[in-house]
Amino acid sequence: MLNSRNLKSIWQAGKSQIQIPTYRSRGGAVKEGIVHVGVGGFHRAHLAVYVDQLMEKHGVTDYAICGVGLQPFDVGMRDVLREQDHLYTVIERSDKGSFAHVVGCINSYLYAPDNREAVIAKMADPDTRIVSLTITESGYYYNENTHELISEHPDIQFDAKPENENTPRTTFGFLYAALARRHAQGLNPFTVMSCDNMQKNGSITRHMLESFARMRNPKIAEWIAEKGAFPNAMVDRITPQTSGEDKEALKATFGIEDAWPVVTEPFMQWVIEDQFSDGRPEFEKVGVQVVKNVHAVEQFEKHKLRLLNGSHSAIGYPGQMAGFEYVHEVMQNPQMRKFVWEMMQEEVKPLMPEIPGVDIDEYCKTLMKRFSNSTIKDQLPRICLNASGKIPQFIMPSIAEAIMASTETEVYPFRRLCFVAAAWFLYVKGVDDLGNKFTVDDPMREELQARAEAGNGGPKELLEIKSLFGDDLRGSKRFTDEVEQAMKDIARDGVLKTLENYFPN
Ligand code: CS2
Repeated sequence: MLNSRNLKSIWQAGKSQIQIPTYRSRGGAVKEGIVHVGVGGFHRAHLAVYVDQLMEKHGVTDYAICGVGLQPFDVGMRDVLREQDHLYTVIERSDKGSFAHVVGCINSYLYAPDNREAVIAKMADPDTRIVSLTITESGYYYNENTHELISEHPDIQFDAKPENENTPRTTFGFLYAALARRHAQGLNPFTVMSCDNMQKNGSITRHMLESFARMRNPKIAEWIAEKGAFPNAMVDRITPQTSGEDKEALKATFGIEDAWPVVTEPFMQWVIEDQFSDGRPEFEKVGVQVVKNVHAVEQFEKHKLRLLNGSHSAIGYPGQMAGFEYVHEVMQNPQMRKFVWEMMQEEVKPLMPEIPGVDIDEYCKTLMKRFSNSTIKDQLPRICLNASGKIPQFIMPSIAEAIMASTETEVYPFRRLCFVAAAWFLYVKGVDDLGNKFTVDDPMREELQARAEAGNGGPKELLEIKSLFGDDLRGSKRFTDEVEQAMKDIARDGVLKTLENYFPN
């Protein structure tokens, strides 16, 4: 089993194909400057890899990571990390081969259900400079329609009661409790750094936390508003779920026995706004694009969410309905490949801002290559997971903007985007075009399924979910007609046949 004692022998056996964290054996004090909530595959392949490189190549010692798990399912991560001295392997795969990289910058791990107080105390500790988050879209309790905190949610209601301050459930409850302590101690607030896939992730985090804090204590809310920092960021690295096969391959190829490695692609990108309230490491030394201008970050975010994640949705829901298993398999189907490319080129690209130095066609071509990487075996169920948090971010805004931008003489197309929405609305029932059942994993599953049932094959009931869809969409006949028609056609003919009819060669 991977641990501190056998690191060196692992490296000796693997020679140039393995990188290990030599900083683990350098001695000297290491401070945990980052507390990260939501240690899943993406965090371990992204932020943790950047921090690992800072520690390995640039001698950084005060920004090691303390991982935090808030959810019952995080217990598995706690156990594996504990067993392996918090070491794990990142396996990078492409057609050029595979490379193993043991990461050692996660220094400790706190599982909140074991001890909530320990998590609050850790965030409040003066050594903690940054609390970073990968809590998925649904962890923000963000209403897409009103752009406000879903304050009536039972979890938020629970955390807002003063008697629950030291036993919170939500990320905001923990952040608030820790910040209130820092305020009392005269410390700076830590930076809250969202690494989730949301447009304006930093601004949303700020607004949600300030709203929550106002429910508790307006004085603390004001202090956060004045002194807090919430950088916006675009984060990118495709990270499939780890399979048993991946573990076997790691053992066979590199001799590393790791109970939970991470598989990923070589590509990685992070563009972050330079807004920190209590210091930061020099991220730019390891290739992070740290930018002064928030507008610039928003443009990068927009490209990435609408082109990469939007295309992933276009691959995911239609792909799963058509019976595919992996992203690269969908990309091998000429019809689906053409659909994805044309959605990017004809429907999403015309709405994209120009970013100096970025060639958008090159960006799209690189995406097509990344989606076609068959060595990482990215699973469609992963892409389809938690769709109610994704489609409103990745697909609907492109449609809403196309509606807004269209005039009588210039009509922006969105037929393919509607096709994706229609495929999702059928997907929520959990039965594919061939009649096979699959699991729908979504925090809103019950409501979605009930509405899909009541909707009788049409989108009306689903589109009534006000926290997901704006009035601009509900009010557009062009949009509702298009989705309704696509739902009927897909239900009758299946995804592939409908694509052939809609977009012939
Ligand atoms: C995917 C993302 O879950 C999804 O919908 O599109 O996880 C995607 O792989 C990452 O954002 C890539 O950076």
